[in-house]
Amino acid sequence: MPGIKSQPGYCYARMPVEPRGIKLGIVQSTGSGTISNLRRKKKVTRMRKRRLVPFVTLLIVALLANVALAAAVVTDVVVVGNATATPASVDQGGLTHVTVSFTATNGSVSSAQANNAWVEVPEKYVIGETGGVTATGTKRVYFPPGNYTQSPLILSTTITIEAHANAPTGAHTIALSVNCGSNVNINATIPSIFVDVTGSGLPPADPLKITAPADITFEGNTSGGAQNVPLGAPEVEGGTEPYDISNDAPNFFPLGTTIVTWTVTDADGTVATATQKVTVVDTTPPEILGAPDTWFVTVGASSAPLIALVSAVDIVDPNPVVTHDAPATFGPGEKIVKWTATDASGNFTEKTTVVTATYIVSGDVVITRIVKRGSTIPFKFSVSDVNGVVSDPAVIRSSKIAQLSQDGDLIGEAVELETSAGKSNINGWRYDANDGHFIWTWQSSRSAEPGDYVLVVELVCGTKVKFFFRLGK
Ligand SMILES: [Ca+2]
Repeated sequence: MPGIKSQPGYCYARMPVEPRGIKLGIVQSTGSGTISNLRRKKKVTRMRKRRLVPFVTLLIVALLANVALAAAVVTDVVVVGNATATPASVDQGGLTHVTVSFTATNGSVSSAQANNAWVEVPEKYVIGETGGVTATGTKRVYFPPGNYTQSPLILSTTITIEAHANAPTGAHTIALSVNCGSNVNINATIPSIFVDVTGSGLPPADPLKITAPADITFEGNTSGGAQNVPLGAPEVEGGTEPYDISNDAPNFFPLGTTIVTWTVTDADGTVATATQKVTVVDTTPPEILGAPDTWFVTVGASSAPLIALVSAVDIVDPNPVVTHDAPATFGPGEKIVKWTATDASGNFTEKTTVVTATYIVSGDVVITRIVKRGSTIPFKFSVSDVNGVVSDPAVIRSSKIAQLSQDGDLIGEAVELETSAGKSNINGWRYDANDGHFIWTWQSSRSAEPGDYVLVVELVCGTKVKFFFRLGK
């Protein structure tokens, strides 16, 4: 019949159901609804033939009516496939959608027949674990009434393609299966859907990524560590803005390395992290407090009072250690005491104190008299330390006699006359236990030049005891 074609695998146009009453009458009387069956019953009785004449006539009328109806409503639909969605791509374990289109190019559909003019395709194809394809669900696309011979119509629908998590990767061809409504015929090739299954776990084209600020080393600025450490800013790329960026940095970083984790969450809820090493170091030495540059004591004095003055502070180490080389008691003269403060990180500071320990000198230290050349002069003085009077002449380092200048006001610059005015001899000193002092009964020279002289007695502590006198004629 014109306009109705049947091809393997395609829809067959079915006869319109109208006029339903006539068709039903034939089927009931013959037990068969086809023309060939009727022809095989030529040998029925004439009575039956005579009875059949009006039915055959009616049948022909009915067939003509059907042909007329079919010519009026049966439509040819051409499937043209979908150039935009084929080939499709789907990840393992994922799904995608492809669009298929149908074009009505011949015939027309009346309003009364529109509900029976459709094509039906599966809702979804599933590519299985072994590569087999299973169709599930159905969806219909209805052709609205219209004359498609004059104005071809394209109808589209989407089909879901789902791939099993272990579906074989590579190209898959899915033959589209189509069913049709009673007012639709298909006389064109049905397209196949080409799907490329890609491996799962492939990173998205623009994954969310955060790059932490560079690792930093920071000088400790408070006891035990550091505060207010400038971490810098991370870099974020990919994902979907806006980003929510945070980190788990503490307010206080102890000495050593702390790992800071930076986290970014994008608008899609995707999270990415990165870490940053923050290392707090202490390279600053302690500061020594209380150590004087100079310190004066009496010979034999304890070093404890001086040591008690000295302490140390450090920015990071709350308890820097102070060491020194001070003796328990100070002997006569200068002693350079070195202080060393060391923090827990090994940084240290040194400082020195010059300690001068001298004897206490008293007695007939300064005499101003005129003596005759060749006579004797008794020089006397006493020495004591913290423990009392010192009797050992070894505390006397030297004794020198010098003549003063005419000005009489320069001692150190005076010309020394150790021998011309007398001998310099510490052995001239002796300790007088009764009086508790050293005494030297000095014998002047008769040939000494008259004038002003000074006897300078230097003790081992550096103290100088001076005796002024004048030799007369
Ligand atoms: Ca320090």
